[in-house]
Amino acid sequence: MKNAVYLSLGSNISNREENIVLALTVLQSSGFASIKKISSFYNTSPIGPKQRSFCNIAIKAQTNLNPEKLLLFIKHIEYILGRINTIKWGPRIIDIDILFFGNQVISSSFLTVPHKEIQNRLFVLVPLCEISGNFIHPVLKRKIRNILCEKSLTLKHQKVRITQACNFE
Ligand code: PH2
Ligand code: MG
Ligand code: MG
Repeated sequence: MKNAVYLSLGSNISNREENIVLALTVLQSSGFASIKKISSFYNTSPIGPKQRSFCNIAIKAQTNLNPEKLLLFIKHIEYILGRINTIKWGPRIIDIDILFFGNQVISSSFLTVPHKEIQNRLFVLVPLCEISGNFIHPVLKRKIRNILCEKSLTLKHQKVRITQACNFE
């Protein structure tokens, strides 16, 4: 599997941790991706409309799919887990976002990589820093850990708490 990809997973409906574990199981058993690193599970305050807090993680995987095919496969996983598209930034049973696809920079109507909001979201930066703090953002040209350090003060209203019970490799 030749391409390294970083994904963010989140859930804030029903059993949040179980939904994330199920998504990882489908991803790993598909044969399309091989998971290399999984962050701790975090309880995070919701960005967007008032809603329940999220459970978020970040993972690193290797894949043979190209970015467009990976996105279609991710949409398929979201669909089989029962995701229904509701309001923007609203509650969701599972959300899987492509953060980085190697060092590629992609800007199409279908897909934007790196994900545009990485530097504005502690629920992405904190788990990502845990698994790959030295990864260099291909557009900002800065390490994830340095982006997190720089942003942690301005974003400190975003609560991100590790949930020890779900902390596994
Ligand atoms: N996802 C959103 C909107 N807001 N807030 C948190 N804390 N975590 C998320 O994953 C999240 C969010 C839309 O994808
Ligand atoms: Mg999202
Ligand atoms: Mg999404």
